[in-house]
Amino acid sequence: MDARCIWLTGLSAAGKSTIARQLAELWDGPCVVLDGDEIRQGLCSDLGFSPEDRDENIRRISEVARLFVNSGTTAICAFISPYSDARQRARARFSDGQFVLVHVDCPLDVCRERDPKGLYARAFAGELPGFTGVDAPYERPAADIVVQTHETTPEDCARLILSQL
Ligand code: ADX
Repeated sequence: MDARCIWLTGLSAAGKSTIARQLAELWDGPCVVLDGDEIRQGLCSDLGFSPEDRDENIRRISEVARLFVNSGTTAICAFISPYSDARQRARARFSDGQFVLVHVDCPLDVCRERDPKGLYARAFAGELPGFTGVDAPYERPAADIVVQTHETTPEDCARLILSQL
């Protein structure tokens, strides 16, 4: 299959990173995973979570993804990417069909229950202002593909995505 940018958007703890890794294992060809927590330790360590900084985060990542895709490597990107405009600008960097937006959908209550990093607890306690889904917006996308992670295992989500490409 031709190189693509497979862009996973969704709330923190929705399962984006796990599905991204599953996708990479199943992908037949060269691919790379770009993941929010990792990228924010390096390339985007100067950025916070204001709307402007999130937009800059997405801009840099989509530029990097474009370089990978143009050289024949599929880029699987796992970022909350809460704003429609920024996602749209990311899509515009690719040719038609090259960018696939996947909504990794999961109810906020379930994400809050999972809370693998304890961030929702802190956010609901008011200790982490501007947390997505709590007191910062998540603009639900009109995505190319939707997976429901509270009903489907990560591996099945990954297989579902691959079957719809
Ligand atoms: S994005 O909004 O710019 O796309 P990104 O995916 O890179 O976000 O990073 C999200 C990760 O940063 C979360 O999984 C969480 O671990 C951490 N994080 C820290 N502060 C926040 C916050 N205010 N809102 C959302 N995530 C946060």
